[in-house]
Amino acid sequence: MGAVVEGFDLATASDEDFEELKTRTYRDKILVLKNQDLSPERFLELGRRLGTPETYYEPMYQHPEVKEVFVSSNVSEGEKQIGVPKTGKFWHADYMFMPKPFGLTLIYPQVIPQKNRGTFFIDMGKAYEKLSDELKATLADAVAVQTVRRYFKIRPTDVYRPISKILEEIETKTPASPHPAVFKHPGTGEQILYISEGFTAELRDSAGNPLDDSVLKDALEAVGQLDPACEHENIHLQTFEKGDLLLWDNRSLVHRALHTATPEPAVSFRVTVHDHLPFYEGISA
Ligand code: AKG
Repeated sequence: MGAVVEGFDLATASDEDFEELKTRTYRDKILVLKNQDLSPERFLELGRRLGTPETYYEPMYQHPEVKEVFVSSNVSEGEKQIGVPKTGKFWHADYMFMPKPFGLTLIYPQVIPQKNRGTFFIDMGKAYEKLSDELKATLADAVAVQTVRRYFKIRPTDVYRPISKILEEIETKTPASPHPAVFKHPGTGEQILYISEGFTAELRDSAGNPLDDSVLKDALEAVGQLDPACEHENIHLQTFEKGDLLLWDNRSLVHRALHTATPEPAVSFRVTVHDHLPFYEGISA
């Protein structure tokens, strides 16, 4: 999994170059663009050349000057915390719980810790291929109910609010989204298993009846998402260095951040993009 791209320059890249970047991302799943030096505005510009950027729905993640840039940061500037510390420390695909997820995620690390840096990935197309025929047959027509409920981050403005009000707000603003548990990747034709430990609450059969909880557990276990040590053979650790910009296929991959356990500063910017393809054929949103 993954390919390194040397010599990419936003200032001179043609529309054909961007088309090729997308095709390669669908094929290789992660591209590492080396030696990038971009302001938040230029990072967003790069995202726009790939499609339509999505602004994260919760304002506390947004870059103060460029709202489309999502900030993960454990560094506060004076009294002010910009972005959210230690995001994504659970298996998920970005915006999986939304009616219309996006196809591409770009991460641009800004301040990189020396220890424990990187992101774990699982290719859910490859992982699906390896499932038993029995599990594949059960999952083939199933619906996965995706929700942010378990990993919604409490905001500073939630202090002193009753938990029932916060839960009510989550259900109103981001009701659970049903998506096929398995769909065909529109860019490659692969079958993708679209479930995660973080966001998938329940599986249902095609008639809407809940499947036994053991089906979801068995599937998550088989693909490696329940391995607490992250040593399962399906898991790939992608590391990075200053200047690297990661572009990945948010249809195929689930990911989980590896955060430094030391008090080292860590900051990264993210831009997410709806590409030219439907997320999957027949998506209703
Ligand atoms: C997403 O919702 O797409 C995320 O990546 C959430 C990350 C987090 O809040 O930790």
